Amino acid sequence: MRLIINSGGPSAIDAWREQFRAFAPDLDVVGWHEDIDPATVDYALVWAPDAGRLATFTHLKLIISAGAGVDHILADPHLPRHLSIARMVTARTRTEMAEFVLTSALMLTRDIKRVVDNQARRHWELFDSLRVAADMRVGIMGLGHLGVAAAQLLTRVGFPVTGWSRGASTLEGLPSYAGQEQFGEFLAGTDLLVCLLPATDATKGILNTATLSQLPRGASLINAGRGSHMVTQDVIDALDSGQLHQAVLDVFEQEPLPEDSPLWTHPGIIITPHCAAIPNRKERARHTALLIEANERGEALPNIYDPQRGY
Ligand code: NDP
Ligand code: OXD
Repeated sequence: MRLIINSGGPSAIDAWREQFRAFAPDLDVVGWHEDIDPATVDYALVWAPDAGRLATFTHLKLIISAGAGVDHILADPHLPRHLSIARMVTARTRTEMAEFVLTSALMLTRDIKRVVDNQARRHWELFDSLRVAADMRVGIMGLGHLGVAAAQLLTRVGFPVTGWSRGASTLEGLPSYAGQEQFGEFLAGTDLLVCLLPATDATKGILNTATLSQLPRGASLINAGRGSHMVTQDVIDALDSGQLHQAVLDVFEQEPLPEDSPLWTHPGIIITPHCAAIPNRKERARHTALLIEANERGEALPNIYDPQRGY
């Protein structure tokens, strides 16, 4: 059985092989850049595959996304559409995202950006805006694996949390809103908006002026979904006008974020380099090995991309 990997670049392949030796010792693991017969590939573990390459693997059985999102795979115009795509959602992905959102929410609650900026200029300032978690109503867009994990952790810490999803959610202890009809009501009660949506046609550009202007003035934003959710200039305008107080941005339309992007130096923005939830190689190898075994046994696989829903 052969697995080809496009994740981490050519230098990562030895580390991948080492991990797979523990979880699938009989699997033949090859790197994306190795010269192999394309007809010998059974499985592909990929992040942003070169357009057209997956289509050359004529005996491919399953595409495994190296991440929870699949937009980087769907971008391939020659993608073999008859194949299933498994999303990489592991226990570790959920924990990492929940902790990223919690860390960001606490930084925003305590205005840590202002404190760090003050330190850079050796400025001692006591400011009068101390808030605690209970003062910050968090609204999470996207109540999937990651949104729910974040909601549960934030609730335990004392943040009042609500959620918004496409269909109605019935999660106990989590007041939630559904669809366009309830979007305005959801936004009106949100002091900290967290975007954990998948990238689809319907969610593209959803973080725009129309959305942000429905939040209470001075609200904050965390975007750890995708850069395509954000109309960048609208977010900057909202920050400049005071409609938004601060934003933690982990994902961007162009990554790495170009050096000349105005986002880098905006006083209201904390930038993180798309690192909210990146399970380590061990976790991803373990999960991939389980998927391959289950697929070989003919079992239904978890978290398969649904082309009808678009996520
Ligand atoms: P899921 O597929 O489990 O959940 C998606 C959620 O979004 C569901 O609640 C769904 O609603 C909701 N949703 C989808 N479309 C709409 C819409 N048009 N309007 C309202 N709600 C909508 O996804 P995950 O939680 O596993 O992952 C979410 C995303 O997080 C990934 O697609 C990826 O882009 C991003 N991500 C970012 C990472 C990072 O490091 N920054 C790491 C991992 C993922 P419903 O419940 O009704 O189906
Ligand atoms: C993912 C990501 O989709 O890292 O997993 O963004």
